[in-house]
Amino acid sequence: MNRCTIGWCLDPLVSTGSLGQQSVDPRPLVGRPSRTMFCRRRATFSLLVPLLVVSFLLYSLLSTSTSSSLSERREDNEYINNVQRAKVEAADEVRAIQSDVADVETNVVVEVEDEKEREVNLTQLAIANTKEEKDAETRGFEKYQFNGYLSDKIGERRKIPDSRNSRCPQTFGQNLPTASIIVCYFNESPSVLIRMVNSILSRTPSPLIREILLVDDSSEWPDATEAAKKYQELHRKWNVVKFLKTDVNEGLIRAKIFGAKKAVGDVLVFLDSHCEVNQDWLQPLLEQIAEKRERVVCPIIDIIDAMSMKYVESPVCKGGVNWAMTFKWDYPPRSYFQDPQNFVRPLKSATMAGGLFAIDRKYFFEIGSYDEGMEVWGAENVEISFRIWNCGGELLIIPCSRVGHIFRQRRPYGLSSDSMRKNSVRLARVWLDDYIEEFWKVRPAYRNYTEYGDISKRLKLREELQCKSFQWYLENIYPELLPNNSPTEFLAQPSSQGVKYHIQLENETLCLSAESNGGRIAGVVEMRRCLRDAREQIWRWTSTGELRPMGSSTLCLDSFSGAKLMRCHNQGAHQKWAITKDGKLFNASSGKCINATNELNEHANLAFCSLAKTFTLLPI
Ligand SMILES: *[C@@H]1O[C@H](CO)[C@@H](O)[C@H](O)[C@H]1NC(C)=O
Ligand SMILES: *[C@@H]1O[C@H](CO)[C@@H](O)[C@H](O)[C@H]1NC(C)=O
Ligand SMILES: *[C@@H]1O[C@H](CO)[C@@H](O)[C@H](O)[C@H]1NC(C)=O
Ligand SMILES: *[C@@H]1O[C@H](CO)[C@@H](O)[C@H](O)[C@H]1NC(C)=O
Ligand SMILES: CC(=O)N[C@H]1CO[C@H](CO)[C@@H](O)[C@@H]1O
Repeated sequence: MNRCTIGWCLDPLVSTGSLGQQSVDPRPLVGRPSRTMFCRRRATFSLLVPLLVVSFLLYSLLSTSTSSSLSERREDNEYINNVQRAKVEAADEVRAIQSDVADVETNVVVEVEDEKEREVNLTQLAIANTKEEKDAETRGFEKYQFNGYLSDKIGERRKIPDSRNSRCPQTFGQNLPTASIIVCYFNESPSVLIRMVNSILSRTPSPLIREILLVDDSSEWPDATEAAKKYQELHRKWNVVKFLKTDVNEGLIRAKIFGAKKAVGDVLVFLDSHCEVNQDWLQPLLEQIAEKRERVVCPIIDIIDAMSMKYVESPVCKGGVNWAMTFKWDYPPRSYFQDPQNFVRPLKSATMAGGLFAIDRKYFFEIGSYDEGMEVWGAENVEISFRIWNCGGELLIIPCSRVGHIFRQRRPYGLSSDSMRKNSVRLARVWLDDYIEEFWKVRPAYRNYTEYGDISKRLKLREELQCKSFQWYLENIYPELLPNNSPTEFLAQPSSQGVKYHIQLENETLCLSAESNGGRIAGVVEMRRCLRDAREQIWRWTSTGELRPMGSSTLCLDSFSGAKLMRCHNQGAHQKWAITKDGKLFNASSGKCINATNELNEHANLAFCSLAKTFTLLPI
């Protein structure tokens, strides 16, 4: 499986400092902070309150008095700064006291349940000196495909950085539905499983957890289940945990259905078994489903490094797919984040990665849960994604919900290529319509494969749910995948001076026009009735591929943020246009084509080339 790599789309406004090396476990907390310490803080506080009041009065006075001379004003400013500093310090002090109080409170619980999450120094814990330790480390990797040795040393719970964007809301809707959290596992590491459940219990409001279903998919080793059961006996909060076990090893897909059938909560939340959830991860998911039950939602998957076990924030990205029907991550274009609200806004996703998502329980079964004819895992996530979109639902990624996931070096389940073949052929034959040819093109060996089993039930389901065509999915949900998005046949580029054209919408009477405002050319391209002499409708296609409107000597058609006019920079890139033989204006680094509509004064825009309008170029 692929994953979001830390790339350019990381939120530049969020400090990643907190993701750096974590500090040594201080373990100072034998009992509670001493009483004297607490009282001293309180004493400082009571001194500070009057000071604060006085300061504030002074401050108010100052801000209403009008000072005339410059030096007076400078003094005033200094004074205001001092006052403000005092205010900040006082606030810090209040916070310190509050956290002391909180510590005292939580320590009461700690004594009972040892629930305190602590910082761990991963570098220190990872050190393996002796031969035994080194062997244990190697064994851990062989067994789990991640650093199982380190995981054991981290223990039952730990602090992880809060990776949410600072713009994420801190309060959530009331009366949210309850969740059945379903965790299927096969040969999982006991410490990973226990830490995962603890992360859920400590970072989720308990009324929202109807149950946590641990589904043992007939593991070969009993240790995870045994350890978890033993842990449950000692920890009262674990009474929401239920243990289930399949009769035979079913593979992830059927194990999930097995768990879902036993669940009773309003919403099913599927989580892979090697995750640690982040603060308040569940509410933003439930809110979306409460708003619309046909909504299926995924958290952002943060990365827990398989080697260092470090928790690393992932950038906002969404699910895509290629013609082999393999899931991939897509990054929104940089321009998407020009609106900072988009760091937190839910975004539509064409597909889901599959391991982590929430769905209304009844809706899950209404739309046909999973295809039980599929084996083990693979392609089921793409199949359910197509089904959701094409049969009336929607699939969203919720940037303010974050769950860390260990990306293992390979699956212990083993990806048998057989199950991938069978599953993707089932998916293709049920959903792709005539576009199945594109699938055969990249998977020619699958064309004659006949062992994919009976798909009649899935075809019937598609009909009963009155799902839309794959063409609809491509045009409306994932135009990225349309064939012919990258045209290959172009008109020859002009050799020197450039050639001049009217650019007319094919079979229509409107032309691309550089918006002229009393002779001055502004930034947008509009549709205007074609006029032979209008200079702003005459475009010079230069030998370097620019399209320059005649009304201006400095502006070029540019695709950096939509179809706009921008100052020519002579660097090609977003200002370099190719003209296809069938009349599309292609490229710019955006990989898109100019699109427009036959409406007067409507602005031109960019579209995937296969969907963009065609133009007739009339040489002048
Ligand atoms: C963590 O432990 C390592 C190795 O013992 C040490 O060098 C490092 O300073 C520690 N880090 C912190 C933040 O305490
Ligand atoms: C699939 O079967 C057809 C007809 O039997 C045959 O012509 C074709 O070569 C086969 N393709 C592959 C990839 O084996
Ligand atoms: C323009 O008209 C011609 C001739 O009627 C037709 O073949 C072509 O498909 C039309 N193009 C568009 C984009 O409608
Ligand atoms: C092309 O532009 C028109 C007018 O803005 C718009 O309605 C249409 O959706 C665009 N097509 C695509 C594929 O973006
Ligand atoms: C056909 C065409 O113009 N392609 C260009 C698209 O933009 C990239 C990046 O600037 C150029 O390298 C291509 O030549």
